[in-house]
Amino acid sequence: MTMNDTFLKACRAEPTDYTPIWMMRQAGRYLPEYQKVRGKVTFLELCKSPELCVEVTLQPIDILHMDAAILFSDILIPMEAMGLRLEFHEGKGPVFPDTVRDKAAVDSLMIPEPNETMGFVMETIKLLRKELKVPLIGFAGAPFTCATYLIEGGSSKVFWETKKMMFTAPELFHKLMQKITACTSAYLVAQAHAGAQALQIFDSWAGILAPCDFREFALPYVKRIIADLQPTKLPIIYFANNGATLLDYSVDSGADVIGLDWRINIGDAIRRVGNKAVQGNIDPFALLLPKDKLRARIKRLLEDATDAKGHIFNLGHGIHQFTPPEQAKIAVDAVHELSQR
Ligand code: 1CP
Repeated sequence: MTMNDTFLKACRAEPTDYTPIWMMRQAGRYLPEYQKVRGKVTFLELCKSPELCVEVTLQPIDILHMDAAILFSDILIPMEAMGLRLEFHEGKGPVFPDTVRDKAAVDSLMIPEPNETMGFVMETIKLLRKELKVPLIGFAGAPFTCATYLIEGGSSKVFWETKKMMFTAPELFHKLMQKITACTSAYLVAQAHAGAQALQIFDSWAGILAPCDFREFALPYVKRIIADLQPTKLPIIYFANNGATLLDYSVDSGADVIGLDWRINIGDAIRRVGNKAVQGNIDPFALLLPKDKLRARIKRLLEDATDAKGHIFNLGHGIHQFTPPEQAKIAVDAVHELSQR
């Protein structure tokens, strides 16, 4: 079967016939087909069933014609493999009942062997590669974003405990980051060996940091992971949510592709990222626009991005769970049609 490698070409800043598109969180709750699978199992059971993960990963490719697939999993799966109890509470999200806030808790974290502890992820990747006609993206959370969940014990709005550790126990914070980094590098290398064709690092909470703190507490670990991934030769995407003020540092991460949220004009961002490819960046809620307005907005975004060395169209963050799938389809078709060269 012929492979659509438009996405990989754009990652490598090579010319493409059109602008490829995928959407963060494209396999998820906005699709009734996902809900149907999810209705039978818990979220963690879904993550640990390769057959079901394959099914939901393929849904947005088959239904919406995305140009890349992203492995169905969660950034917190490797944190569980480090030895922590992980729960997903309906309507509340992830919970770590045993928070990581002192030396004993950091010391007791393991650096897991990914094939032994997360074999279900590698199995999913292998099965997907047999089915897919578009490239498969593997992923992990960035160490800072993962650390916030461990320290807070789940989602947070103010990140009090995280910043408290950063500012009052910086050595402990760095030690935690080193351990998460070692786990993440090994996990992503294993995904590459299993067959992932590009790797994305999600830094969902980087934007809560002052630039000086991002440089000191978060960026060095992203750089370390990207350096560790160089032997795989896979394109690396680094997405720092709310990261416009951190853009110059993100470029310094070593990633091939810089993910952009919607809070910056893509043309302005492209002028700042130099030779790198960019991914983004329509406001996920703009998918609610009426068809003609949505198409006009996509056309403008594509025009603003014409000077990019490579452009992968995406949302500025994950697709919202109440987005009508028909609206996502309008966006995919518009990008394909309006970007033809
Ligand atoms: O009930 C359900 O079905 C669970 C909802 C859900 C889904 C569909 C969660 C819980 N995770 C996922 C899948 C998921 N998570 C993917 C799948 C692949 C795809 O993109 O299609 C990916 C890439 C993630 C990554 C992820 N998980 C991130 C980074 C991206 C982002 O959105 O910023 C984060 C922060 C998480 C943690 C997490 N997992 C789930 C929820 C609800 C959350 C966020 C909680 C919070 O806001 O703090």
